[in-house]
Amino acid sequence: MLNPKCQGCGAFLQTDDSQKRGYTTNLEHKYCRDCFQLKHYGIVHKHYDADIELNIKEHALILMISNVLHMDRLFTFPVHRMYEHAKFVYIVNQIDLLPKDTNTETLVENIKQKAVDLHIPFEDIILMSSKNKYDLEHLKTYIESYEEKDVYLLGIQNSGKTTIFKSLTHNDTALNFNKAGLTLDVLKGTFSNKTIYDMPGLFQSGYLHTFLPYEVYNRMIPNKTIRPKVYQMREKSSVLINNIVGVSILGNEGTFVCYTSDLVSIEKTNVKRINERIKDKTNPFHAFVNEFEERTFKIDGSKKMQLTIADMGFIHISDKMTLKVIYPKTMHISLMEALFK
Ligand SMILES: Nc1nc2c(ncn2[C@@H]2O[C@H](COP(=O)(O)OP(=O)(O)OP(=O)(O)O)[C@@H](O)[C@H]2O)c(=O)[nH]1
Ligand SMILES: [Mg+2]
Repeated sequence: MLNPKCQGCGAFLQTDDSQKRGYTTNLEHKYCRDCFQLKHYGIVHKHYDADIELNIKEHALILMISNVLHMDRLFTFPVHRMYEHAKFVYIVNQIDLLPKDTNTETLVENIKQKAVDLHIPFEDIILMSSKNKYDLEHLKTYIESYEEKDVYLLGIQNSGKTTIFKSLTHNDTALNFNKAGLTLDVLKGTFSNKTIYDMPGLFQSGYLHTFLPYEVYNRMIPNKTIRPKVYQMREKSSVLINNIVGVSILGNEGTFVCYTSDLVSIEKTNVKRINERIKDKTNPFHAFVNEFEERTFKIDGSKKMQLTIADMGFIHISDKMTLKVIYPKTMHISLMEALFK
């Protein structure tokens, strides 16, 4: 017979190996040791990579959940090719992180257009916040309108799947924290006449948790409404973001609108100083990152562009310029057309 599952992360409980997922001293415990320590003391000892098998029933409703920090990777997981008979709804969660005056209608339209351009099949694109009870009520009514009996919550780590799952199924034991890769195995629950499956987050490389410890990165990911900060940039001026990313203008001049958490520091400096600042041994991040990469991006000024800086935030740029970005090796950086104005 299989051991019971940890009610926090879904891993099977085990008493054999304290270095492996699901470890507990007693199989009758509700939580594995790691979930217990995260829940009660906010401590994370170890990061486990979720080796998930996506065991999805054929005629399922798949809710692909991402959050506003992952918008550049909305359609990168080719789930529609793996489950031909499923229906797909794309949910962009954590919309409360964007400023209140964000034009959400344009955002939805742009996302739809992107899906169409990429030939991604979808029933709907939904923007929501799982911190907003009206959004959750709408989602419930929406899910009930489908005949499908099996509903899967799938998507990148930290997008809010478990938060939505808990609300749908009235589950009060599963854990939802901003620790990426928290759900380790599927959690199952019932909503209306349907089974809801909260799946482990899909691993995507380059996010902060892949090179920083939990107690450092959890303060760098926005968790409340972002107040964008505007910087007028001249040729060869730079912004140093939280001492680990430098964005410099090599040619022309223009404006940066930075969307990051208030807890992330942004300092104006210049391209000459940026390397020494980032690589300085007194930099508090030196213990975690000491290899950096550089990329150059040319922006022609015809459209507003978004420079995404992993899950730390992004910069909107409308002016013609050449950018040089220096960032920790392996960190995810991308440039795309901005999805909202
Ligand atoms: N601001 C905001 N935070 C949210 C929202 N939904 C979830 N969160 C927070 O985001 C973090 C991650 O939420 P989870 O529900 O654990 O995310 P997940 O997708 O299940 O993560 P994994 O299990 O690691 O794949 C938690 O700190 C949540 O409180 C939202 O709509 N707005
Ligand atoms: Mg989860």
